[in-house]
Amino acid sequence: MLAGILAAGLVLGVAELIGAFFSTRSAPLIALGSTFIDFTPAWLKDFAIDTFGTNDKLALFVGMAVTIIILAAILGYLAWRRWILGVVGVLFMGAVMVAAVVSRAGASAVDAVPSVIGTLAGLAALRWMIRKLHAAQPHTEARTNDDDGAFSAGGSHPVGARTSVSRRGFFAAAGVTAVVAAATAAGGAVVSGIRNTVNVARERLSFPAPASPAMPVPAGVDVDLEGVDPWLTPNPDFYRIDTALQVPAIDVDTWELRIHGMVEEEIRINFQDLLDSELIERHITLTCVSNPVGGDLVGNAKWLGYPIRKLLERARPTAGADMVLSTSTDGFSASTPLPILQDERDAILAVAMNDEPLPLEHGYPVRMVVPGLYGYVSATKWVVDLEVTRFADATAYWTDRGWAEKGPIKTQSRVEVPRAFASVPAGTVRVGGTAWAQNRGIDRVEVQVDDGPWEEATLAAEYTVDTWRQWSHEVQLEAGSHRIRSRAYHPDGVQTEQRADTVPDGASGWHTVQFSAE
Ligand SMILES: Nc1nc2c(c(=O)[nH]1)N[C@H]1C(S)=C(S)[C@@H](COP(=O)(O)O)O[C@H]1N2
Ligand SMILES: [Mo]
Repeated sequence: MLAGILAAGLVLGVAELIGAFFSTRSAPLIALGSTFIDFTPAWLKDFAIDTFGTNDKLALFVGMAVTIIILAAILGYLAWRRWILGVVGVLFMGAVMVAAVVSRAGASAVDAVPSVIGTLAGLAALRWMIRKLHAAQPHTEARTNDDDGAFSAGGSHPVGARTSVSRRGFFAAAGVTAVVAAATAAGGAVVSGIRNTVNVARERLSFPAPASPAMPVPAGVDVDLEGVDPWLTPNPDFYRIDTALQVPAIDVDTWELRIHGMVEEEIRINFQDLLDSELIERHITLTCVSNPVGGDLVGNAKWLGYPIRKLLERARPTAGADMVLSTSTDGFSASTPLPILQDERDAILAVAMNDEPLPLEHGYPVRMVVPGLYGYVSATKWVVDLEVTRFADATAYWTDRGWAEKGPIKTQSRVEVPRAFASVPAGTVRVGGTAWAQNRGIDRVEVQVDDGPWEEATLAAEYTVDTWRQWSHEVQLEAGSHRIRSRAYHPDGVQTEQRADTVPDGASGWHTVQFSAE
């Protein structure tokens, strides 16, 4: 029974620790409790509130702890009698935990990972302890056990000696399990505690009205075609790319940005300094260099922040400097050409995304957003350091790993309707998608069905050259299978047909979709 209880502790400890690193949604105890609350009949809820008052949640946790301890003790006993019962029992409890976690609002299959790993760790620990127990118990009764390995040890030792040695073995195994369970649970609590504090501080943030607000968005930016991505990407749907296994949790009160290197004046600013400055608000379409042709590592948001140009004006870069190396709190770095941060395109040190503080995974509390450059050379999240330097003197995270030193975004267009391998009714069909050429602008999009002529699509309204632009077109389709492609024009030419891989400086080529009409 002790083995069962300790194994259960290990399951929860390991799952809580891994869950704290993953997200707040994957903590199994919270998920179990919340699921229990959802399934509790109204009369029991009323009873709990009447009886425990504001301690109702504490009562729930105590009740859960008692239930888990009893179930775990029974499981431990069963596992000792017949190992297979232990396996089935532990896996069943693991399945209940996974079901509770993934059924929470907003949870995805990945959120099951901590529970799965925790369950496997608990199962291994239980097996280890049960083996030690059987080794300590040379009764014929226990020999009927399935656990084949239990009696393989020994030989010439007198039974008594072996028993006491092995009993010590059990307590050692139990002790190790208990320590690991306690340590992982405590670690999980600390990590999620820090995260919660940061989340609370983030929710309390409010921003002054921008000195230069974003232009109003005309209704015409959307082509109004089901299946085409919305023009403004909601934060929860915004693609996320970074090297952070654990999303940094930064305290705004201690956040500081240092601008140094080849400058006449070194500057340090804190978060309040930023809020006290004249903020600007701009819509900018961000794109990842790893986005394949037709891919979705691209999103459009409204960013609020301080122009990096202004910051550089205060620091006064010295002659010869041609790059700014931005570094995040977790060591990622990006090299951005200095002139691009100084020109009129409004590179931003952003604090808000679509009218809310930056989400943690998108760089809270401060990140960079630079129109026209892929994220890996410009969009440093959790930024804490800007070093004005030279391309000849310093290199950035991805440049050291084979990606190009400079990363202007390549003109791209995407067919979103119809989807690949979709089946559409024959006749007149409206197709559509999105094109982007940040900092240059989209002038025209053409589509081609099968080997027919290239036809000019209807463009949705342009917002600015830094945002993507939707397009749509009506095509006539006979029954059968078809191919559709698109190509976009920027002011000085057409998107290249030349296929290129994402490495080293971004994919190119015309997006082609196969589908059928019936
Ligand atoms: N600190 C940090 N910032 C980073 C990265 C990173 O790995 N770490 N990835 C960059 C890359 S490659 C891209 S495409 C953008 C993506 O920003 P998003 O996750 O907010 O969409 O962030 C950039 N900023
Ligand atoms: Mo990226």
